[in-house]
Amino acid sequence: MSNKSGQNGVKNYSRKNESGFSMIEAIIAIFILTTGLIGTAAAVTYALEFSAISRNVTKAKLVVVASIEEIESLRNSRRLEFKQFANTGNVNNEGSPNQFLGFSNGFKDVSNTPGTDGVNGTADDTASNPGADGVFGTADDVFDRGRIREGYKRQIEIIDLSGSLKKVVIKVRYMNVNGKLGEIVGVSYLNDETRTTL
Ligand SMILES: [Ca+2]
Repeated sequence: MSNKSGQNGVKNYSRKNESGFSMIEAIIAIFILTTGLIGTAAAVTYALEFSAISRNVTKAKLVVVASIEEIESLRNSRRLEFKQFANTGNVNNEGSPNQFLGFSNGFKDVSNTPGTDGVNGTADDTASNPGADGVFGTADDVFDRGRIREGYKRQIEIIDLSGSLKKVVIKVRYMNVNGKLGEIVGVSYLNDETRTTL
């Protein structure tokens, strides 16, 4: 720091002055450093949040793709007949050896197990017990939270386009770290020809 006179007589004043400047400088430096650190913290938080969001998107996409593949596989293996692919209330079980209750309507929990019917996305997935009435999908079902993939809701919609073509719309909703709801939609078309894979 420079002082005006540099004489002995004003040295004390000068020192006092210098120390005053140093304090201000220190405060400014701390302020700049603090501001800088807050900026860094914000950037790190954003990066972590962004990476969590992209991870959630990837997981939700996997649920969509797995759901579409499972439906194709149910058709290819003839586990379900083409006419049986429908939502609950619209299933045509006429003459079929396996009675199918249909894919649940609306957004439902995504479960880790397909339940007793062997099909994911139906009323018995998350219920470990059908309750007193012995029927899954009714009010007295006993639910098992351990079977649920937390943080996701899925809707399987089967739309009959013609006698031989159905549109499959899978929507998966997931909760982001920022508390916002995200949604991934996958659309597939199902015909009544089983595809054989080698
Ligand atoms: Ca099921």
